[in-house]
Amino acid sequence: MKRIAVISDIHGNLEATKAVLADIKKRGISDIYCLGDLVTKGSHPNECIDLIKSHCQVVLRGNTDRFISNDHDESALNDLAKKRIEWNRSLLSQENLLYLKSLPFSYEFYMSGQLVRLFHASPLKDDLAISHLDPLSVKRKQFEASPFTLSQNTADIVLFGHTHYQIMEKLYCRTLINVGSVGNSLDLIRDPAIDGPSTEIIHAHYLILEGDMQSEDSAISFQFVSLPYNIDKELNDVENNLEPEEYRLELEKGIYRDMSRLAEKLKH
Ligand SMILES: [Mn+2]
Repeated sequence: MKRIAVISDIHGNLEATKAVLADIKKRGISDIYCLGDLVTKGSHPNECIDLIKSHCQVVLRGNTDRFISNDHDESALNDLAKKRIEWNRSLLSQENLLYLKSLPFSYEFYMSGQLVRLFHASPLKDDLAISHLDPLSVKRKQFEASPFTLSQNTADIVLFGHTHYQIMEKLYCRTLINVGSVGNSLDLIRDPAIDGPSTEIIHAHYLILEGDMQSEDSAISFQFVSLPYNIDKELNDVENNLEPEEYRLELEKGIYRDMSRLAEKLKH
């Protein structure tokens, strides 16, 4: 049997990245695949990229990796968005900017006879948010191939990230999994009257996939991991962050800076 740790949405959070890599190592797992968004938000993107480069066999490009590493027309962006791009770029070495630019969109392989496909958000767009609130007609598209997938086969298992919270759904006799976020976990569905402990939201999250790469006639399983890490240490130099208070709230309470805007968008 082979075990693969699937991580996503690092977002420059070095302590969360170190904790997750240590947890994976402790379990004796050496295969690590990353679904992108290595940068933006946290103050330590270069250090995170270096760790991801040296530990992961597969690294995909997320929307923020593309946004930061590509030249594009910024004239339509507001001042804050421009500042965010400028600040995040200023933290990165030229080598790492080129590295982000070079990352692939998608990856796939067979495990226990099932086609497992990986991408950051959706088969067509790296910034299309899919939530458990979406209708089945939207979710089923996650299994479809696109010009950006490695094969044109329909996937049996899809692993993605982007929205920063873990979900697993069985639909159409297939499996749809959001692996969650290592460095910037959140849950958009919040109600103080029934919310569970906030520690769950602010943990580092990832997934372990276990199956057989050779035999079609074998078991496959999925394990969600929710892991505490040293948030205080990560926030030691929070004054250097472009938006220190917003970042502190995200890490300490899981309250996302663009929460209301995103919650609205996910209700479509
Ligand atoms: Mn992200």
